[in-house]
Amino acid sequence: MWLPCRCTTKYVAASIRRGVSASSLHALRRGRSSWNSAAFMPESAGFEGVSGRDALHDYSVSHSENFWAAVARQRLNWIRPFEAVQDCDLSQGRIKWFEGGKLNVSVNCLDRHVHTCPERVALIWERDERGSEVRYTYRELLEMTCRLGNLLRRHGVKKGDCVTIYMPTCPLAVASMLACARIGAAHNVVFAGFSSEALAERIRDAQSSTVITVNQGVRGGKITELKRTVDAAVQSCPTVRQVFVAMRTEKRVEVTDRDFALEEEMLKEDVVCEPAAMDSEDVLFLLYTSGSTGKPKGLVHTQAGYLLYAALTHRYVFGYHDGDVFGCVADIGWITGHSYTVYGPLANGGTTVLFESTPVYPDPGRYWDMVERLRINQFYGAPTAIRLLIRYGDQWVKKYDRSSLTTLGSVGEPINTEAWEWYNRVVGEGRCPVVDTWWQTETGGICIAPKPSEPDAEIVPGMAMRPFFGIKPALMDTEGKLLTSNNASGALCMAQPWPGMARTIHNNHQRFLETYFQPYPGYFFTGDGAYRSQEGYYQITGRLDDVINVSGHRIGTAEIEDVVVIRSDEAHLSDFILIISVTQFAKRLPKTRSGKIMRRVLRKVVDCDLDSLGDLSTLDDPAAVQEIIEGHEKLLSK
Ligand code: 6R9
Repeated sequence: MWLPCRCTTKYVAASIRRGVSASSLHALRRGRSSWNSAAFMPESAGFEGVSGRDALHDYSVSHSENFWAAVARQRLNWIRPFEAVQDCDLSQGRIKWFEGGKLNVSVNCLDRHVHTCPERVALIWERDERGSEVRYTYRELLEMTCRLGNLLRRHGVKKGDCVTIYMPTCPLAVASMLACARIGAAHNVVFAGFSSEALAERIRDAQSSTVITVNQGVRGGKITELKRTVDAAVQSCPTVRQVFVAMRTEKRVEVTDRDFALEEEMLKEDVVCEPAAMDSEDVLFLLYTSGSTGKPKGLVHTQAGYLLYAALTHRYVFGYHDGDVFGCVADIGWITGHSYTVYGPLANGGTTVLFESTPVYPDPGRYWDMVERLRINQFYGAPTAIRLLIRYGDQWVKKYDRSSLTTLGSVGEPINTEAWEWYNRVVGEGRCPVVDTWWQTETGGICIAPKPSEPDAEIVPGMAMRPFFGIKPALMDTEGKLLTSNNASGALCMAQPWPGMARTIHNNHQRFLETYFQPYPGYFFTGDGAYRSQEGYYQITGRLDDVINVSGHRIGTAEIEDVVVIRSDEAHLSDFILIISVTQFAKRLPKTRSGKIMRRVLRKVVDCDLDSLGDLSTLDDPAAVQEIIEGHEKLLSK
């Protein structure tokens, strides 16, 4: 694996035009920020009559063009300024931001920080082997990225191509993503837990000619033969011309004519790589979402809007400040890893942790040991891991010093009240706000979260609560009518476009329109249900296709989980008698590592169609499926 080699990078992109000045950064330091001051958000000084969080949110929605133009000018470095802020029409599914503008995402994530603080740490690679973390400065990460960019260019990768990256979370994976961005190629990161069939399907759909992988993966002390999986996948991918193989372990692997040793090839390359001038709406990456049924969707994100949205949400939802260490434990194979391990933190010149291990390796104290060792300020994880850790007991948390923590984040699924309370009370010692962040691969970044808020504003457990700047949620009833009052539940839609949203589904724009824009004309449909409280706060109730209709009430999985698990002693249970009479109880559900229930598997079990359970490679624990199958057999024999 490529290790930092402390030598100087000669090149800093010439396109650096703008940056947040040292004095304004100083003013933004924690404790000094105030909603009544432009110190909170420098751009807001130019927004007439805006003071306070709610006023800023109102402005961002009612004067969306002014808001996004100011933020885009301030926070991104442009090679050429944009001419139009947006050209969007949700009724047509047309979304374009910052047209006419040219920029390079890798310059925004690297060069401008190398220019101001070359020795700042960009990445802390928390390797699977505890206590063996490796740090990479911005200078080193730029150098690695440039070598990789040159290598890809020399091997014929060009603007418009799509490179598939099948690697665990590691610095070379980040550099590969940024190298693609540097030379104008799109990347397609495939989660390194996927099977060869799932990988092959994604390579074919993306029409990649180049794959980057590692010889072996190491996670939770176990070795996975990633190169072998790639070999099996490319058998059915005629487009693949070349495979670059990095060495995560010492183990030599079988090589074919199309394979290249990544680190060896990188050594031959220059550390200066001319960045491509990209249009705002050129493709930055594809990312496939498994979806519960059907063919995976390759959601397409573009350059400027995506980067800006990831950066702004990272800065304000987590209260990230210069010098903080940001620990998002999501794998880079998911959108959370893209936006909050890589692009958001790096665009902000932050220090970001790359977590290669599992929450329970070598023991259930792993996260908190890491928090203590790396002095992590913001920790961002999934409820599924939190619930798992609760079972091992508080002592695994208390053993470590968590005084560096300031904010705790949750993502991926609804966080039930019990898990929220534990996260807040035990992990955060009651002093760190817990932000339950709702968003999707499709939205590019966080859309609803308790923060930013006024300093003393309430945070309600298990609620995502407040729409982010520029986000205007809407709820629809079963007839497709807009629900205007509070204390209402419905289908969660977005009434306005925002820069971070996906632009299309690769090779299938029709499916994009049908899935997201046609169900509620004029709105973006999220597929989730939500409740809007009396106070106007949002709570996500789960996927709408998970909804069960009981005596005319639409009840989501989050509502059921909360009632059955937490409040089984209360009267609410009477609502559920109908469900319970036909319910199979299970200790756990088949979930992916990011916490998504594999509904397809449940359906197949119910249909007794066990031969076509499909690809189970991303299952967190395959034993859960066996339990469900056995439970179902028992239910049938009753
Ligand atoms: C970021 C991510 C998106 C789906 C989304 C919703 C569920 C995510 C949630 C949440 C309740 C939250 N989801 N965050 N549900 N509360 N805070 O997970 O993207 O993998 O595309 O999944 O995850 O159902 O629609 P993705």
